[in-house]
Amino acid sequence: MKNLSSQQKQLRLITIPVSHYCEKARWALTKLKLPYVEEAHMPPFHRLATNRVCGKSTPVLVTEDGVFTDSTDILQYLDKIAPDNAKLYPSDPQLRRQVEELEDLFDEQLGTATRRWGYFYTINDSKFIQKRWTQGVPSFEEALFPVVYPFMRPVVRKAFNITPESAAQAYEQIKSIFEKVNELLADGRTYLVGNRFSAADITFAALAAPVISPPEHPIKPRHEQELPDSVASEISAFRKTPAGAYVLRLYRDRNS
Ligand SMILES: N[C@@H](CCC(=O)N[C@@H](CS)C(=O)NCC(=O)O)C(=O)O
Repeated sequence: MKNLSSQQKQLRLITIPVSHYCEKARWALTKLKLPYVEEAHMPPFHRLATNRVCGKSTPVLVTEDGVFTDSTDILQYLDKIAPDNAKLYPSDPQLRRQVEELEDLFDEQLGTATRRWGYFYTINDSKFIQKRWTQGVPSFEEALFPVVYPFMRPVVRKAFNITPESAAQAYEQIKSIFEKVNELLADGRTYLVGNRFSAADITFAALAAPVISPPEHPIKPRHEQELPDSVASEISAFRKTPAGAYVLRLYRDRNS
């Protein structure tokens, strides 16, 4: 495996741009200052690109060392090729375990909950979804949105189990993970683990972004006027928590 300095072939990141799991991978690439091209697609066209490299969901990272089809595998690969002074995972095994445990918790519970919460409020607003799904995708995919979305809406609803009950449950789950992060931050630490920025911070901020709507997010944030009042007030309440303020801070520093 080549290290960062000898990496020759440009990395290719296949995304659905609005996906917060894709944002996790994008942030890691940006943080490590790795040159890459993002190949953005709208559902279901992403499958044409991911299937071609034996993947399914996005993000997928195509490298000369292989294809990585899960955001955590992508971060672990990038960490291996990153120089020693820019690691995403601590070298200390105990701290590394803490980072990996938080990353798994955020991937498995926070990311699915914020996605469910977001779609519950917006899935019937096709104008809103159109703006979110078509940013940066090829123009023929964008042009096909009005044809495709009526078929995709029930697919999304089923795949992500979007119901009033599941959305209410997701909201409680997000609150409980935010509570856990509030507790971690209560001792005044600068980062979630070991006082160094890590994969745990990227994963938390990227996957919490739908309920925080950070202004610096690379995918254009929603205008507050576009959101139902209840959503805007829930975002505002999440932002006021220590965990929410932490996400806003990480996004302010995202590109530095
Ligand atoms: N565990 C995966 C989750 C990725 C995921 O759920 N991606 C969604 C977008 S948010 C996706 O591409 N869904 C479309 C599909 O599965 O075809 C990861 O961390 O990469």
